[in-house]
Amino acid sequence: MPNLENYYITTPIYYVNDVPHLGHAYTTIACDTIARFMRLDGKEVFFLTGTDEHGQKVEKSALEFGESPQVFTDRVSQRFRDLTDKLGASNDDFIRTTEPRHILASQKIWKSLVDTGDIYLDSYSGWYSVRDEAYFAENELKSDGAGGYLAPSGGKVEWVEEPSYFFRLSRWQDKLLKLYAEQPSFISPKSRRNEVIRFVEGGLQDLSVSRTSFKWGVPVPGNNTHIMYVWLDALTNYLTAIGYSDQSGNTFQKFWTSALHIVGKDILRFHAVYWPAFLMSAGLPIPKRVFAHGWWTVEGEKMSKSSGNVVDPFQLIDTFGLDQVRYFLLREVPFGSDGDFSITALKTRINSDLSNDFGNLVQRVLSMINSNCDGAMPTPGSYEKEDVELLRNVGALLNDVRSSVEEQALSDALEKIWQIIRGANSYVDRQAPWKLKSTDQKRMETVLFVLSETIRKIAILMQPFVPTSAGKILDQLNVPKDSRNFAFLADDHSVESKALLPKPVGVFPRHLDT
Ligand code: ME8
Repeated sequence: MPNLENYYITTPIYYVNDVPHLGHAYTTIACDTIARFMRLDGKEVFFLTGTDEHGQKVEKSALEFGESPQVFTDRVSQRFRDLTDKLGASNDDFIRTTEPRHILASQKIWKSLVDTGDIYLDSYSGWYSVRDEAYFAENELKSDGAGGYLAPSGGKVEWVEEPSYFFRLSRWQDKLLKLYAEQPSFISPKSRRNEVIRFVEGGLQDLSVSRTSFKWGVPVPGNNTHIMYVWLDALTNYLTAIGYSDQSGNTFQKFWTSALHIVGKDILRFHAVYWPAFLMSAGLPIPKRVFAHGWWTVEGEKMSKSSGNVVDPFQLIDTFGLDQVRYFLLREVPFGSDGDFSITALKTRINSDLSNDFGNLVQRVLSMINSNCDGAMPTPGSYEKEDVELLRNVGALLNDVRSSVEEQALSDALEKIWQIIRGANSYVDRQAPWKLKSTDQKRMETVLFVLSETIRKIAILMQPFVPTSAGKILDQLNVPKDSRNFAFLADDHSVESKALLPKPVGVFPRHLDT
């Protein structure tokens, strides 16, 4: 048995200061799609998500709710876990940074940074934004119009003066630039990579990595008047979950160097600058790639509690269906670009892509088999040019789609699949199998066979994107559960089965306004 290729994919761990919204759902859905794709493609996958539970922002929110940080984080973290379930995410682990295994891992990496000589004690004075959990230089700030200052995100900054441990980030500037040059695919998309390079070229200051003015965090080993900076703690989750602090297994060795971190563009700097610097300092390999996706606005507006336009993913899924929401988010904008969410755009995708294009193709073909072939999978006669062409195109799809998914180009992948779906629909129109019933029964069977084979392959490929619906289509084609991975895309005849097909039921209903 050959060794399977390993694939480690992570979402950011979400802050538990607030309930989950569409943005969180988006990242998790994208990672889930990639994880499912890679598993079906024969890789051994570890897919991680979870919650980021320490820091001032979470402590403040707990206080506002009148709860202890532990009770508060238990409650809100559960809501994120519920979202993971609601999204049908196939994650292998859900990490919470308040878990003992993570405290151990964070303290372990801290000690490695100390051993390298990259941590020193000094005192910090400067501007801190609790919303971003980040420090800002004066020249990055703008006035709030009332005598105070705001971070670029709009978060209020406060002046902080306290004893602090520092990480010698300045020492890693050249090594980081070398890394970006030698591994051009480490940061994606390209435009964001250029932004990171410009930032690092601008010069790196040493980074304050501990706080003393509040308590909700991982104690600094050897000096528990300090807690670790929440980002150092948070980033380490990617190591914790695959056993960094637990030497008993080989999961860490197996997965770490294949890591793909999918993050929103808001937190790219932490992942593409601080994180590789911490790792290099700790003597650890760096992940394979960091991909920063774009930002969703809602009907042209920034999503925010104060505008009252925060999209609740639970409600959205209850109204429109999980696969419909997954498809929309993955298809509507190229992964990496910003997107605008609107109910109108969602309904258009549901009705035109899922219902008219894909649903209609499936429905037409299954109904014709049901009524014209007594529900038995037809056996083909000899192929004509158009049959061979359609089968060849659908046969080439895996390689095409794979090359998109390997680059995280998820909407491109769907567009490639849709080209075949549209091609198959026009093949149906041209062949008009319903007319062949009375004139050429064998030709009708050949056409319907070619179409069911096309649908089988498309449905297999669509499983990562719309798992439930693709499963229902494969059920209706009597494709056994153990014959649904991508190895079964190579074979043209696995559809042949003696059993009668079940009576067809529609998989992608139109969304009707009520
Ligand atoms: O930053 N559009 O957590 P967070 C698209 N705990 N994606 C969005 C989005 C939007 N409008 N809003 C949020 C943190 N996201 C840290 C991460 S990782 C070691 C620590 C998604 O709860 C996007 O993935 O603020 C973004 O990066 C993430 O949620 C931020 O989640």
